[in-house]
Amino acid sequence: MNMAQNIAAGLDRILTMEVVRVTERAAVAAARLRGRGDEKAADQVAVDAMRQELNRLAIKGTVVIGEGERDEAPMLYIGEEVGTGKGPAVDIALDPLEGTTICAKNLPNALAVIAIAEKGSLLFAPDVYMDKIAIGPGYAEGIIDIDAPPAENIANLAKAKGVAVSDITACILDRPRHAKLIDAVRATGAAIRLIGDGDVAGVIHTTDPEETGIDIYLGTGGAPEGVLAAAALRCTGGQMQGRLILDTPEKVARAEKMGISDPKRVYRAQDMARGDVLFAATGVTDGNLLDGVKFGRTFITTHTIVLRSSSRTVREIKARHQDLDKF
Ligand code: VTB
Repeated sequence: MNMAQNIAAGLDRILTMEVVRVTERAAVAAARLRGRGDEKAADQVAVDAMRQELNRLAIKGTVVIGEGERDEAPMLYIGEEVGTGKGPAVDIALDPLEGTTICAKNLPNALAVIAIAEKGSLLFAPDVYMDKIAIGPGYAEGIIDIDAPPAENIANLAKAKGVAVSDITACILDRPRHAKLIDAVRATGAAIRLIGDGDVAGVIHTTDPEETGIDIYLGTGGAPEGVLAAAALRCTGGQMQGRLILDTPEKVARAEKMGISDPKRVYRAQDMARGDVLFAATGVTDGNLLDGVKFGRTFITTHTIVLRSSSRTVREIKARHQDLDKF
């Protein structure tokens, strides 16, 4: 395949390697502020660092999931053009620091995250809640259903996995709004891992239950985080369903403006992230899948996962950075 055909077939594959630097740099910047109790500062340095590196990429990129609307976010706002402008036109979903609170408290699973997709192939999600359910790869389509009771989903998953319900672990955000959901899952006998933040990681963890101990993700979290998680699942396999929670006329109107005509629509991973998608995440704090940034006396190490949907390649990149001036 020559270069032109390669690009026509999807995203330029060189990007797969290039994108690593973008999340690495954001993660290192945020990691310097781990455990300082200052979420805003950690987020700000991650945003600055990610933007700087993103603007070196040979792409004509548009941020579609970013730090917020133009008037509320000076950098990496929705609609911002990023990259050198010389290269393929792509849409970008990003979260320079997913889990600002986790980072501020130095708890597990804070990530720097980005997804790059063919132009027009990511869902423009308003910053509202999304109800989510996700499981990893290797299961028949349809064994989970966002409208079914949690007990039914968990029983179906246990049956398909060939284990008892009590051997299943669900990941749920620790929020008062999830009290009923938590009770319903506990009543089945399944275990729950309650997380403080970071549901992008929570969803991704379902894709490798042996490593993470998570079989299923349930509950409501941010819609932008839902699109990022969907992009990752498109690359690893697995199933996800999400529904925007548009519970006021104002939210319905906001969604409509972004092109969403059916407020009750259930989106699968492949509806939220279509076409060829690249996904990269670098660990900021130590986590179940990725190590956090480590600062040595003469070098910094980072741990990144890079995924691509068209080839389903999963790359783990452990980097030792010796030129510390670049950070
Ligand atoms: C989740 C989580 C994020 O927001 O999406 C959550 O993944 C949802 O919002 O890390 P609430 O905090 O209001 O429940 C975060 O916690 C922060 O963006």
